[in-house]
Amino acid sequence: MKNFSLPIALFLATIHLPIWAPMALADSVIVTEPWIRYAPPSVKSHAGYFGLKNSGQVNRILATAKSPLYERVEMHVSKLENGFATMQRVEQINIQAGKIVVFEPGGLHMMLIGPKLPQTIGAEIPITLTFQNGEEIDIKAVIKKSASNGTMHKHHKMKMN
Ligand SMILES: [Cu+2]
Repeated sequence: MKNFSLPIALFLATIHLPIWAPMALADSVIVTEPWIRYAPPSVKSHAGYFGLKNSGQVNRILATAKSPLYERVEMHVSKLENGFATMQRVEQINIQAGKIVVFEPGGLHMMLIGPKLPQTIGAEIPITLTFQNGEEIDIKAVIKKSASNGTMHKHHKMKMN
């Protein structure tokens, strides 16, 4: 049995490396609970949410986002104007040192535009966040019907677009 333990340990280390390597690059910004709201197939823009925690000493600026499964990804903010829900594009998001910025229903969100595949509940969608300093963080956002009840407390039934 002794002979078997070493090869198995090496095999596990090998397959885990590619998964954890992007997390090491996450450095001082931590992405929490990324998810994408499930929408009917006729809807061609999907809203994505997460928390960004800057545990570092310097401000960080989220500049762009992309996903291989969407034509493009924008950052938007929802607001109420004259009683109507509207949204505006946001060019960049400043995450001050020590602060948390939450993307959540009714506020900031990722707008994932032009899906290349139909949505499947439970699927994990790769998204790359690029910061102004050139750093990239790869995340996987799970497709769900609504936020989990943890820290994401707003449950507005707001229709995007
Ligand atoms: Cu939007």
